[in-house]
Amino acid sequence: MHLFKPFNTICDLKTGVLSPPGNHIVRYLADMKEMFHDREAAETMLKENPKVYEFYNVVIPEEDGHLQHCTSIIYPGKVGKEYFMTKGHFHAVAGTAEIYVCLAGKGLLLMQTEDGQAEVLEMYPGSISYIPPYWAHRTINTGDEPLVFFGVYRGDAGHNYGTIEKQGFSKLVLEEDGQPCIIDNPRYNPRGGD
Ligand code: M6P
Ligand code: ZN
Repeated sequence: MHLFKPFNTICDLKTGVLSPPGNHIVRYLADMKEMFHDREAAETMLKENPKVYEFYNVVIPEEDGHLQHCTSIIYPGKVGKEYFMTKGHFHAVAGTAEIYVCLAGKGLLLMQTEDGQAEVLEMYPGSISYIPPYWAHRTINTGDEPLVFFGVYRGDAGHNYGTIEKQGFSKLVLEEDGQPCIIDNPRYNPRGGD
C-alpha cells in the first residue's frame, strides 16, 4: 500500500481561486465555439475570443480510492441568447457520481443520460447538487457575476467529452425577456454517439 500524505488546499470562497492552483485550465470561446447554438454570433465574438470559464484541479492520483476535487469559475456572458457554460461531459468511468457545492453567483446544472433524458438543478451559494452515475453534466451561468463552485468525484472517473461533442445536450438554456428559458435543442442528435 502506498500511503499518501494528507494535505490542505486553500480556496478563496468568493473567487474560487485555489492555492496552490494545481492544474489550472482556461477555456476561451475558440476552444468550444461549436458548442453554442448561434454559430454566427460565436463567429463574430471570436474576434475578442472571451474567456468563458476556468477551473483549478488539485493534483490527485487517478485511482479509484482517491477523490478528485476542483473549483470552477464560469464568467457571465452570452453567445447570442445562450449563456456562457462549460463544455460538459460524461465520466470516462460512466458509473461514477459527482458533487457540486455552489460558492458564489447563480446558474443551472444541466444533466442528461445517454438516451437524452434531461434534468436541471438550480445552483446558488449553499446549493449542494448530486450528479448521480451515468448523467452527463454542464454548468451554465445565468447571472451577472461569476458562477463559482467546488466539485468532487472519484479519482479514476476521467472525462468523456466525445459523446457530448457528437450528440449535444437535448436542452439549451437561453435568455428570453431577461430570464433563463430551457428549450429543446433542435440540433440534438441522440445517434451522434454511435
Ligand atoms: C467541474 C468538474 C471538472 C470539470 C470542470 C469543467 O469543475 O466537473 O471535472 O472538468 O467542471 O467542465 P468541463 O470538463 O465539462 O469543461
Ligand atoms: Zn464530472
